[in-house]
Amino acid sequence: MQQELKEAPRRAVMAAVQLPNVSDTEFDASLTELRELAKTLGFVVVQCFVQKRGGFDTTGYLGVGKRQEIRDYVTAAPRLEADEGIPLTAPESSEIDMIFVDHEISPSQARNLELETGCEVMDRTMVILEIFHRNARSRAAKAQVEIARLGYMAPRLREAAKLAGPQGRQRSGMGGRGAGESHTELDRRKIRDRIAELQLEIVAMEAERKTQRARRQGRQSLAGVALVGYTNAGKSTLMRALTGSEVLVANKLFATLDTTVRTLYPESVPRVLVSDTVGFIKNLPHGLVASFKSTLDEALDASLLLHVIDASDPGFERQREVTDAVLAEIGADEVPRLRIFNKIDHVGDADAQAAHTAALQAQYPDCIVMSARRPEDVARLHKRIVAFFQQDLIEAQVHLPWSAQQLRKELYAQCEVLDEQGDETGALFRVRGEPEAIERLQALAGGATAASPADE
Ligand SMILES: Nc1nc2c(ncn2[C@@H]2O[C@H](COP(=O)(O)OP(=O)(O)O)[C@@H](O)[C@H]2O)c(=O)[nH]1
Ligand SMILES: [Mg+2]
Repeated sequence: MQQELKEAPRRAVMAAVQLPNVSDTEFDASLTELRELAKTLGFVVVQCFVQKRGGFDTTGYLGVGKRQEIRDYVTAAPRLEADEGIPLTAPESSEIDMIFVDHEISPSQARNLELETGCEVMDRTMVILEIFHRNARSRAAKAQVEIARLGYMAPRLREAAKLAGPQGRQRSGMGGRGAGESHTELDRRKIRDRIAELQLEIVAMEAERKTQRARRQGRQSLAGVALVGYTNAGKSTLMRALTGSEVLVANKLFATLDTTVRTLYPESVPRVLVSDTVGFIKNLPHGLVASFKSTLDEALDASLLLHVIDASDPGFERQREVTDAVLAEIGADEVPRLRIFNKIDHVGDADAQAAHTAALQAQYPDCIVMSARRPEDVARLHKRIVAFFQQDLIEAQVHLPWSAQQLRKELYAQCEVLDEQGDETGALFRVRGEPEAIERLQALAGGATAASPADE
């Protein structure tokens, strides 16, 4: 997300073969998803090339004619000198430097497509691997993604070595078939050994992670909300709407946190952190299931899950089921959850929307039916989130001696101050906040008196 804000998107095209057993709806959904995945990697897809075929072309995935069409399109786009100093502020004037292919293709198909079009090629699996790679936080998740990457690379390295020869062209690739990776060193056996090693590490880390989580839950100092759900459900849009301006990114406290974590805005007491997770993917290659689940780990650390569902997607019921099942598998079914049926504005006319809303509310009594595009709906969701975190708040008194005034800022950040009165020893605050936060402040204030008697 932050990447989207920092850099102008790179331009790309998509290419897809529609096989006979794939319906138009399925095909379109897959392309929409690939477009969103590409966006996550910082690309804007400007053109889509599709072809109905009985099977993939063995040489270049698409037929010769279609490849020629892509080449013509790509070469017609103006070329810019690759000058790193100049930001591409006007994406429409820049060249197209990537082709996203909506299937997993062989290394020779990818290579031929690259040679014929002059564009780098990323297939669906590589795109997803790259996203997982960027999203993996825990060591276990990183190891899981590495296993998937090695599995993807293994057959490709041999093929690439054959194709490239000694002075073969180096790819500037972002994914598995990375540049500079020595084909000869990483032979099949080494990859197999490495995978076995990683699997052992994962088993060991699982146990460690459980204890860490238990410890963290004991502290529970940050109120965290995690957005989960399928790609394209509107998670990032909601994240932006709920956290407001990008200015907050620069906020010092959170600069150390992950880039996908922002504070809820307008700010609340307690301060709520919102994080975006890697989305569920409709066409997830089966080899990537384990790494996906691992990458979703951070959902476990949230106090509240916002499960975002695209209410306008005909397959939304099935998606809700899959999400619920996977969350249960990773142990996140114990985290309180708020179901959000989003994109209600995208469901037919006003009558259809009202009927759909009523049906959803009957079926899921606590759900929110909304549109991320309506500020009043976002405000309603904001209120629900704040209410969730405020249900456990207590009122208490905190006495800050004059020697402990450095705690004042923290007190204001963590509690709602209802009243403040000064006397000769310090200031007495009446506050509302989380019991743990208040206890901690009271302890700190008390400790400060004991350790350093008044300066004056
Ligand atoms: N009509 C409509 N479109 C939405 C809504 N929320 C998100 N979108 C669009 O849906 C697409 C996917 O949204 P995004 O936030 O990237 O989904 P994510 O993959 O879950 O992060 C984008 O084109 C959004 O503009 C909504 O409430 N209504
Ligand atoms: Mg997103």
